Amino acid sequence: MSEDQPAERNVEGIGDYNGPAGGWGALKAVARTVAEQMKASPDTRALLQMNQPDGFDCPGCAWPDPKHTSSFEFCENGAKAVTWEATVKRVDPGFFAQHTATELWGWSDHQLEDAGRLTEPLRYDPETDHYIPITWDEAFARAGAALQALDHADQAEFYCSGRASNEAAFLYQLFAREFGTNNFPDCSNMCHEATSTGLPKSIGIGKGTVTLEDFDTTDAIFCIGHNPGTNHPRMLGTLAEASKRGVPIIVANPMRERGLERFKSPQHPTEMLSTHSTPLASAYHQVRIGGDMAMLKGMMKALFAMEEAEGGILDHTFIAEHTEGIDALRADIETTSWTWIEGQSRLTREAIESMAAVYAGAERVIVCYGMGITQHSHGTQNVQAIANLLLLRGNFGKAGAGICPLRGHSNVQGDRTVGITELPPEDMLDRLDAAFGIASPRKHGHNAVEALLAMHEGKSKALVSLGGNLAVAMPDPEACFAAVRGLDLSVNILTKFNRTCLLTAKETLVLPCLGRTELDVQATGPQWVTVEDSMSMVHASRGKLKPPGAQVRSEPAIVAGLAAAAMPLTKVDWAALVANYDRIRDGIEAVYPDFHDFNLRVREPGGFRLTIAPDKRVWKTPSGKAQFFAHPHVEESMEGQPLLLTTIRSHDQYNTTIYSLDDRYRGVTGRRDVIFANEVDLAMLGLTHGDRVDVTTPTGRMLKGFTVIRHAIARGSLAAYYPEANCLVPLDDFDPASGTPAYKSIPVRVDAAV
Ligand SMILES: Nc1nc2c(c(=O)[nH]1)N[C@H]1C(S)=C(S)[C@@H](COP(=O)(O)OP(=O)(O)OC[C@H]3O[C@@H](n4cnc5c(=O)[nH]c(N)nc54)[C@H](O)[C@@H]3O)O[C@H]1N2
Ligand SMILES: Nc1nc2c(c(=O)[nH]1)N[C@H]1C(S)=C(S)[C@@H](COP(=O)(O)OP(=O)(O)OC[C@H]3O[C@@H](n4cnc5c(=O)[nH]c(N)nc54)[C@H](O)[C@@H]3O)O[C@H]1N2
Ligand SMILES: [Mo]
Repeated sequence: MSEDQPAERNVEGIGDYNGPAGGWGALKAVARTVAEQMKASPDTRALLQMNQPDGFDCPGCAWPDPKHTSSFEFCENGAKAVTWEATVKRVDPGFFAQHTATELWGWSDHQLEDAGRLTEPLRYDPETDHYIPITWDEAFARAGAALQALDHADQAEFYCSGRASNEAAFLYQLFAREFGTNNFPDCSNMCHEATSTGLPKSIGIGKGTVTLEDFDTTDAIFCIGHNPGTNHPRMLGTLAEASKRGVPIIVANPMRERGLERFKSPQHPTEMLSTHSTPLASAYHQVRIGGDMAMLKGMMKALFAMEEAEGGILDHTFIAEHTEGIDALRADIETTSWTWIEGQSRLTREAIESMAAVYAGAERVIVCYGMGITQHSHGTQNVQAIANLLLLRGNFGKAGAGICPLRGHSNVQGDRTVGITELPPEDMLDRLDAAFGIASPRKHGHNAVEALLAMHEGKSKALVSLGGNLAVAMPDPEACFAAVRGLDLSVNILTKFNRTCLLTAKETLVLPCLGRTELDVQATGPQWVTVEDSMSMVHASRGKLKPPGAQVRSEPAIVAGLAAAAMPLTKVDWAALVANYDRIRDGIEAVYPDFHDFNLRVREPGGFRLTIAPDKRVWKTPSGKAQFFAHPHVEESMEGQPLLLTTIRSHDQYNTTIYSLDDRYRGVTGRRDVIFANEVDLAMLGLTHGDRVDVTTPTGRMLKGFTVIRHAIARGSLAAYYPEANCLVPLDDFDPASGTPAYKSIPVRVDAAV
């Protein structure tokens, strides 16, 4: 800023962060959370058992572990996830005797979870407005009675969040299917559903195709719409290694995220003691929110032009042998104008051509992406556009190349693999029926949006949640809160009490479960579980810590208890399955051929990888080929287009779990009521950094009295934290192909607060 410009207004809690990602700040943050949550607990040793061959899988994220882990792999946000679970704080019956539900409603999401771990099964008592402790037998009997009282099984919704193990999730889907429904709203529906819907049509599988080793040999990495410094911090080590090899890392993100710019590895003693940090992004393109499709089409346009001018750009052999649909794609790209591309993406033609040049110059390319791609009304199209780009140069089925969706919860991918889906394949249901002697329903069930709509309309009357905070995670809290409050039954299987538990139905039960880190002992002795990371590696996770209370039960045990109570004539021997989780794994093997010799192979250190057919250039699509998808668009002018607001995670949050009110890498301390804006847009709106504003959507949804702050964000783009901004997202604004809510492109108007 030059001297004659006025000094910028001082805004409370808003500053600049100039350090790298990681570094001493990360170590300090860990020391603080350990001190706050674990006090002098001997269980700080938990941190040393994370992602070790004989330890537990970190509940933080689904990024895989290096194969030969010999020492503790440090991750600040993994440490937060573990300490939050291993906290010494408790919400025991005394806590609930002290506080009414009405009083707790006034607490923030941070305060509710920070109060500690659940220790006893609870029932909400409307007479006293308190949650009162009950026995497990009573809890199961009450839930069972309410489920049996439904007119039909499809009036129940079985929500699953992505921390559940394969074993817990498999039992859960067995329960719901024997009960008679495929209603499986799950967190994946809000997350990577666009991947699960788009990729099978493009390449025959709804998962990523790369392994960690592919990052060792790749020639270029593209990172589109994800924020690894916060959400997948162990990925920074991988990116830093690639950067040191001179591999270009091209970022497309509306916000300048420190975790994509510079990294100082807390694993690296010499780096920590020097001023050195590793630069990550070699080029950083601040694409406008929702402008990725235009950017990707622009890259393809540049590639087709280079092909025409000099040849040798497209992999014609691969395209001829392995794909279909190139002509329609080329035709669409030919009619796409640079004016539209530049307007939509807010990137210059030169910038996009430079991205294409890096892409074309690299023999092996990995494209990584996250919620910035999927959570749009055209999320599935975005995912398929990334697949198109990779197919053009045969970037599948060769080392160092492929597609890398950054998954959400640590086992969200595994939960889907073992049956948490509202759209189950027929052959899988046949095998499930044969293995357990049940008759699964064939009718497809509800995804998350459909479940909430059915609940809101009174068509669904019971919600069972295996983890998560459904009503807070979904769009439109007004509708979703009312939907849960109108139910006959709400069962919450959780480690921590949260706002969804406060949306009391006729019968509301809160059932405390063990977390990943804890010792799980059943009739035949200590048990362990399995998970699948985002690179399709299935491995064991063994909890070691003492459970938070004698009454706390494992997820499989709770699911089995509910199932037996809801279905007195059940065909499944639930007690036997829970007594020894090997038997659950045998069940998984019986239903999913890819899990052959499951109990044997998963006992190998590091586990095993599930089959990813594109690795061998095998395409499980109807045509047997990989498919290009043209997604024609109408070229609208940018004139008068509204600002688009995206919703993001802070560095100190895990979805609806708010660890603290800070967001270190974005320079925000002690608050979350901010709107990030570009300074040019601010000036055009006649607003100043620090002004209080109201944000309004075209249908009149409002977020009032937030503070607008100048930030390094693309023109035409705004950002706010989730879940605070969920009131701006309508329940019916979702990707029609996948049902993923459009959390990341909300058209809004911003005015000075009245
Ligand atoms: N510590 C921690 N770890 C987590 C989580 C957590 O909350 N905390 N959540 C877990 C879960 S469930 C998930 S799904 C993942 C989420 O991991 P991410 O996908 O990284 O999640 P978001 O915070 O939603 O970040 C989205 C990024 O996309 C950018 N973005 C927003 N809109 C657009 C757009 O239109 N285009 C592009 N190109 N970029 C855009 C934002 O600037 C931001 O950098 O992380 C998992 N890991
Ligand atoms: N606006 C906006 N909304 C979003 C998003 C966004 O980017 N923007 N992201 C969406 C995404 S990607 C997702 S995945 C959803 C997240 O939605 P959810 O998965 O429903 O939410 P979480 O906040 O992860 O769930 C937190 C709760 O899980 C429970 N829990 C923690 N560990 C365990 C465990 O081991 N077992 C059990 N049984 N319970 C446990 C705790 O009690 C805690 O209160 O939110 C979605 N909502
Ligand atoms: Mo997610």
